[in-house]
Amino acid sequence: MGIVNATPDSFYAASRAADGLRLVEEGADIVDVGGESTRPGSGSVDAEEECRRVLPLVESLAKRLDVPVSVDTSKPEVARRARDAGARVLNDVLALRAPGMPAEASRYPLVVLMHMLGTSPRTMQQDPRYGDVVAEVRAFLEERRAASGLAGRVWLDPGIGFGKTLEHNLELLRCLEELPGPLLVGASRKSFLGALLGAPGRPLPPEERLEGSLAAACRAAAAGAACVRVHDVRATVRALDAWKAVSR
Ligand code: HH2
Repeated sequence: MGIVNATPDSFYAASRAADGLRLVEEGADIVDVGGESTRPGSGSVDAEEECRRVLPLVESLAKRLDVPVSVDTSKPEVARRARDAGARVLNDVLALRAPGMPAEASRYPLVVLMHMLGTSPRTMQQDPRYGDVVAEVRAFLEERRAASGLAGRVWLDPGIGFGKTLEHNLELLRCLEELPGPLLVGASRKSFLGALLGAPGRPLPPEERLEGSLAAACRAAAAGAACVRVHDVRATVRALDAWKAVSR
């Protein structure tokens, strides 16, 4: 899944100018269009503005592409209008917790349900705590899948970076086999990679997180993930091809 952000403020600047057609040429099987940044601390935009950002892109990509277009939204109005504009995957970082979302989700052939601690990117990184992060994320995903009533049409996502410390993110990636699937994993260029690979107190910026992203994508593939959500499609396809060739 290649990422196109129709936003002025997504955390990785290059994703704001990403071209969906090029991502497919590079090997993406799905293009995910988002109109609201969910980076830690970000505020929300209203549905009208989000529609203004994503609908023209969803419509033109859906017309031109042979692969499904996904819309990254938590708002029922955006989900409804994006479906009408041609989106066939609904990617919801709130896992259908907004009123009205389950009804819109039922019109989609495929829905991604993601774990976020709490319901707001603005506050999710303020001292996130778990007793057992893997058990809690697993229970949340199973509950959301059951509540959705969409059993066979959902992918589940541990929500790397959404209300998690560096240790929480690493623990989830180490224990992907313990989570229910089919899994989608989105670790691409996220800040835990900057913290992991930078010097103490000097994390690497998003522009320097490609290698960490590729390692995380290979880890997800090794755990049998159905999908990785990435900014760097060409590099990820190459890394996964090489990983496959050297794996049993
Ligand atoms: N991460 C982001 C956005 N949407 N959706 C799923 N299912 N999983 C993720 O891990 C995920 C997601 C954040 O990345 P990005 O879209 O590049 O940044 P921003 O939210 O700043 O636009």
